[in-house]
Amino acid sequence: MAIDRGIQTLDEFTIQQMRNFPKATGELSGLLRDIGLAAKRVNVEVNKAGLVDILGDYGSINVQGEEVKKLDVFANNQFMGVLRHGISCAGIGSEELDDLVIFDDEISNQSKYVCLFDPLDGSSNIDVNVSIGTIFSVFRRVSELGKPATREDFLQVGNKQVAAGYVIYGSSTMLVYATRRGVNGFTLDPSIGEFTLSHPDIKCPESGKIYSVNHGNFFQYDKPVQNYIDACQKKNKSNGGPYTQRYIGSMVSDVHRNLIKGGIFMYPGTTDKPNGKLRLLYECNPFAFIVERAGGIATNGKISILDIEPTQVHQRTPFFIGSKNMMEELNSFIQG
Ligand code: AHM
Ligand code: MG
Repeated sequence: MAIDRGIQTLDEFTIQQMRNFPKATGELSGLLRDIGLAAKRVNVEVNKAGLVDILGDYGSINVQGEEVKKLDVFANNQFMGVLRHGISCAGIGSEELDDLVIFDDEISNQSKYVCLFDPLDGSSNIDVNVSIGTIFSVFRRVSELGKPATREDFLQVGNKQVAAGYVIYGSSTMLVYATRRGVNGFTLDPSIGEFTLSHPDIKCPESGKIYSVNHGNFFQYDKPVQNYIDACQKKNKSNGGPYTQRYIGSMVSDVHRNLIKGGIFMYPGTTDKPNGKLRLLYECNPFAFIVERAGGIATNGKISILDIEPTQVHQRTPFFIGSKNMMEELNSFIQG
């Protein structure tokens, strides 16, 4: 007889999932627990950002040549700290770190996984109280256990991710993660300090009415992309256009909304930046994995994001992601 157990926490859920795999060691559950813990700490700071002197610039420029915000640094240190001290992660890559960090110690060298993350995406929105997020990607190591992780462990094709997820620090705080088994969302219940299962088995609607793109760059996009954006604004479309334009400028929020409601998010290449702005390994790959597991599609305009062979930790790629039918419509413009 099925028993209604009421609230299911993130830990309970991952442990239950693990039971379906008799050979599972629990390391992935441990990794997700560590990420959840760091997210809760970051959440506390994000929520009091207006109260304490943590807002504003840290005063340095990161490897991407962008201003670093204090909360970016805090978030980076939290995620790096819990993963370093946990037992599941052999090393990390982060948007805020010039190079990979390999946790070369006895325990970490035995760990099966490596993790790449953007500790606080959309950080230019921190000062104005707009939702921001953390994005993460997990690979199983290809290097030999017992030895330090290597660059090859991180530079794997996106299809090899074993898990990926994001945390959105919004009107409520949510952690959404995907494995090959599906996508599940957990909302932080502040009264008990636990992420609890609120969005089981998320599916991205096949069609949607929202398109998200930075219109300010319109004249820098390729003609086919411009034509598609034009079409999004036209009436009498077979699929019920015109669409609604929504662009927060915080990808976690934009893609989260489109995942739940149906829609398309685009960050195309521009004449100035042919590869766009977003980073493959810790921004596009994880979202591509999540949205594809939920039934959507993610490409660079030519091939699946998850098929791109990475060569550099911080490489960028044009990014198109969303509901299946909308992505197919976009493709009909791009590929003629
Ligand atoms: P960040 O990692 O420096 O925060 O930049 C990524 C963010 C995304 O969240 C968002 O979609 C995009 O930058 C917005 O960029 P733009 O202002 O060029 O549209
Ligand atoms: Mg980012």
